[in-house]
Amino acid sequence: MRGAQTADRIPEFTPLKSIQNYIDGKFVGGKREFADVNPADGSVIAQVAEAGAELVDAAVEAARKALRGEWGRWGVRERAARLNRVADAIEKRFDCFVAAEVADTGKPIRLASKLDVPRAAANFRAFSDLIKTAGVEAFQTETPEGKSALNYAVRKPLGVVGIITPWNLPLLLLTWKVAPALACGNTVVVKPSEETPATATLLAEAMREAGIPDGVYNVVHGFGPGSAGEFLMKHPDVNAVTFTGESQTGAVIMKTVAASVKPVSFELGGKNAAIVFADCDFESTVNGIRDAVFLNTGQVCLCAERVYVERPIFEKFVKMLKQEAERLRMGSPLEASTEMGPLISAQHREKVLSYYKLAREEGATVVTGGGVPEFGNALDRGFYVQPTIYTGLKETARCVKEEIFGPVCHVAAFDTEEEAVSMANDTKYGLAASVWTNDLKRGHRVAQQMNVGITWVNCWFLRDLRTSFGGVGLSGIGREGGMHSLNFYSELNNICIRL
Ligand code: NAD
Ligand code: 6OH
Repeated sequence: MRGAQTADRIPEFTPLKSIQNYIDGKFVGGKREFADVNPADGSVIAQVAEAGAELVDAAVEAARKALRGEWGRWGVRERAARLNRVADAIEKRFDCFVAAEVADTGKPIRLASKLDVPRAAANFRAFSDLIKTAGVEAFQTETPEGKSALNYAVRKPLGVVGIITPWNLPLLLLTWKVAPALACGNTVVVKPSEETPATATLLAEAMREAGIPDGVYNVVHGFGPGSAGEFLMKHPDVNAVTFTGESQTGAVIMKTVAASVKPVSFELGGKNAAIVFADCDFESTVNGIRDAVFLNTGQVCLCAERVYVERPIFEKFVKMLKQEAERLRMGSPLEASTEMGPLISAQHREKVLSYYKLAREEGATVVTGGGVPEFGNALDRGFYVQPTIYTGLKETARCVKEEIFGPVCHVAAFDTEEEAVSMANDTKYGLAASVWTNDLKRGHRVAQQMNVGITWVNCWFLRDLRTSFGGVGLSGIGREGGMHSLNFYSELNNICIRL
C-alpha cells in the first residue's frame, strides 16, 4: 500500500455522478445513459454514458492515430518510465480508486485497499520492469554452403488492442491487460463491465497525469451484444482482442472476431477444486479454504467451489469450515471490519439463489447458509446472500459441475489420492486448483496431475506477476503473465541475415 504513505496523495473522493467515455484524451457523453448501481443498498451512484457504434469508431480511430504519433516513436525506456508514472498516479489517488471500486462492486473496503488498488499499481510496475529486460531470440544458423546466417527477432506492437473486462476485480483485471499492452507499445480501447464503470474512467486521469499521450488509452462504456462490447470486438481496425469473463461470452466473442482473424487471449470461468489431505496443517488449511471459497463473496474466477477432503478429517474439517463461514462479518462495505459484501447485482443474486435452491433439489445437506441475510437497515435493499456450504451431492450434480460464482462450496470426502485427482479433474473447466498437505512429495505429485493452468500448494491466490496465468478447457485460451503477456501483446518479426 505505497499510496497510503504518499504525502501528496489526493485524499478526497468526489463520487462521479456522471461517468463518461474517454476518447482521444477527452471525456465524452453518449446518446444513451444507463445507471451504475451500488450493490450494497441498490442505490444509483451515477449515470453512465453508453458508447454507440460511432463512439467506438472514434475511440478506435483515436487509438490508430496515436500509434502514428509520439507514442509510436518512443522507445522502451520512455514507455517503461511512463508506466511507472501511471502507477505513481494511481497511488496518489489511492483513496479515490478504493472508494470508487467499493461503491461499484460492494466489496469490503479492506479488500479493495489490500488487493484491488495495490495490484493495479503493481501491474504497471511489473510490466515496466519486464519490458526493459525482455530479450528476444537469436540464432546463428549454418547455411547449406557451410556459411553462416544470423537470425534475430524484433518485437513490435500489435497495434490497437480491444480489451473487455468483468466486474469482479474491475481495476485489477483491466490493468492486468492494459499495462503489458502499453509496455509493448500498443494503444488500447477498453470496455469495462457495465456493472463497474468507475475505476476505468478514473484511470484516464492517472494516464493524463503520467503523460500518456492522447488516444493511447481510450474507454468506451456499455454492454455486450448490440452495444459497445460487440462493436469493439467486431471492429475491423482492432488488431487483437483480450477478454476476461464468462466462458459463454468468450464463445460469442470468438465467433464475432473469427471473421477478421485476430489474435485472442481469453481468461474465462472456473469450477476450481481444492484437495485437502489428512496430513495438512489443519488450522491454516481451514483458513486458506475459507479465503479460497469466500473472498470477494466468492466472485473470483480462482475461487474453490469444490472441496475434496480426505475421509479421516472430513467431519472435523466441515465443522471448522462452517464455524469460519458463520464467523465472517457481513455488512456495509464501508466498515473497516466488514469481511464479506454483497453480490454484484440483483440479477446475479437471482442466479446464485437459483443454485442454492437447486442444491437442495439435488439432495444436498445444507451445512450452513443457503439463504439471504437480514440486516434491518438499508443493506436489506442490497444483493447479499449467506455464505453457504453443502455436502452430500453426487459428483454429477449440476451444483458440482457448473460455475456458481458466489460464496458457496460443496465439500466431499475421498479415500485415495487417485480418487481425489480424478474427481478434481472431472470438469470441463481447468483454471486453478489447490492442494493442501505437509507431504511435499505428494504436493508435487498431485499438483502436477491437475488439468489446470494454475495450481497452488498450501496457499491460494498467491501471485507472482511473472508467472503464467490462464486456463485449459472452458477456462480460456492462451496464457498471460510475465513474458507470456509480452508475447501476446507483441508481434515478433524474425530477421534472417546471410553473413
Ligand atoms: P461476462 O462474460 O458476463 O462479462 C464480461 C464482459 O464482457 C463485460 O464487460 C460485458 O459487458 C462483456 N460482454 C458480454 N457479452 C459480450 C459480447 N457479446 N461481446 C462483447 N462483450 C461482451 O462476465 P462477468 O459476469 O462480468 O464476470 C464473471 C465471469 O468472469 C465469471 O465466469 C468468472 O469466472 C470470469 N472471470 C474469469 C477470470 C479469469 O482470469 N479466468 C477473471 C475474472 C472473471
Ligand atoms: C479472477 O477473478 C482473478 C484473476 C486474477 C488475475 O488475473 C491475476 O492476475 O491475479
